[in-house]
Amino acid sequence: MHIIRSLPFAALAFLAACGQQETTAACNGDGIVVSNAWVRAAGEASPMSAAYVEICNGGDAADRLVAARFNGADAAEIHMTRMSEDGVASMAPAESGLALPAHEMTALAPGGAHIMLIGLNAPIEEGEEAAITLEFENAEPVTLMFEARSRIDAAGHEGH
Ligand SMILES: [Cu+2]
Repeated sequence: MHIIRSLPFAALAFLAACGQQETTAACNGDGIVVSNAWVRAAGEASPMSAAYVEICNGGDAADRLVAARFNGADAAEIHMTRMSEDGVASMAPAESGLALPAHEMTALAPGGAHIMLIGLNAPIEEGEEAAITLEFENAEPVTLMFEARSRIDAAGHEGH
């Protein structure tokens, strides 16, 4: 587990303290359906970024998001963000992946679970799209386009 104080300053941008955690909501459908995929635009000076997506597991069986792949970075890791009792945010790889309960929508969102893109090969410009592959414990892998958005997140909060 690493604490944000040990990470480059740029990493702080991914921990915007909007108080959002991964959230779940009822969801029905046919297997895994992903939506609202976006990646944080990252400039020349930023060696990393984070990607977010909403995953609906409409099936009758629980699944897990176990890995992500992105050709434009050295590594893509599934991270969880936690707030300690003294208010220090930290993030760590989700060793066993992210649980996707049956009939629930699980959101990867700023301040919560995210896909950490480490060692970007090139800047990710706003408006571009990044193809990221999601791998599941049970379901077939899904490759989808993540739209690059600026530091202003969907809720209108600016990252720090
Ligand atoms: Cu992270």
